[in-house]
Amino acid sequence: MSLRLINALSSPYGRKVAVALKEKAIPFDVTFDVPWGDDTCVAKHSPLEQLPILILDDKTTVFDSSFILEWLEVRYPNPPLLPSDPEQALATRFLKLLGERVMEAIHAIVFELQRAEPSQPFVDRQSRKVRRGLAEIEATIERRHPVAGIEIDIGDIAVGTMLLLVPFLIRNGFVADLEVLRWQVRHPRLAAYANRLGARASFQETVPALMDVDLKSVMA
Ligand SMILES: N[C@@H](CCC(=O)N[C@@H](CS)C(=O)NCC(=O)O)C(=O)O
Repeated sequence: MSLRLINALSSPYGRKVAVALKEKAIPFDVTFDVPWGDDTCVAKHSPLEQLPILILDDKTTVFDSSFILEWLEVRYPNPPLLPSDPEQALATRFLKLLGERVMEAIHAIVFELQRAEPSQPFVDRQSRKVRRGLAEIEATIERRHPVAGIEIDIGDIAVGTMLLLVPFLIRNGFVADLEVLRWQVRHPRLAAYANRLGARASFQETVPALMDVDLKSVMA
């Protein structure tokens, strides 16, 4: 079966899927899209009009990064990115959801701050989620035990892609260098963890890159 991934150059959600495909050594082609652009193809392939989207040989599609990771685990179980023990699998899924929800809160801040008059209460609320979510991620990682045969799981992939996107967003001016986003300062152990993940070939080969998008016009 050949797979095509619809991705965006700087999408952390698309990167999650690309990293999982590479960790499983599944060959795939990529089409880079800009989902907010006039020429986007996402609406053709997903009712949610969002990428990432996987297109299969028979043109059926699998979408939403979280679901795609679960789908890959069912269709391509080896090597596993999810422990077989149900309790350990729950722990991995919990870490995954924390990574995903914190990523969404960060994106909410980035987009809100593009508005002419951002809502400070909204930004504060999202910032609390980021702060508390990151602390929960660190505690979750500290208390888990290694699982035999699994070097990296879908929780690590969700958290790693989220953590590593933040400096990219700041460096490229998508968001100001806000204190809430300086997670490396508050969580040095997470920084060491993210560095270890970032050194893997799957992360090195999927480093985010700039895409042609004006976030202000997206929010206009
Ligand atoms: N929950 C979705 C979020 C995906 C998402 O927000 N994708 C962005 C690109 S990074 C997108 O396509 N945005 C266009 C839109 O939401 O209309 C997932 O994990 O796949």
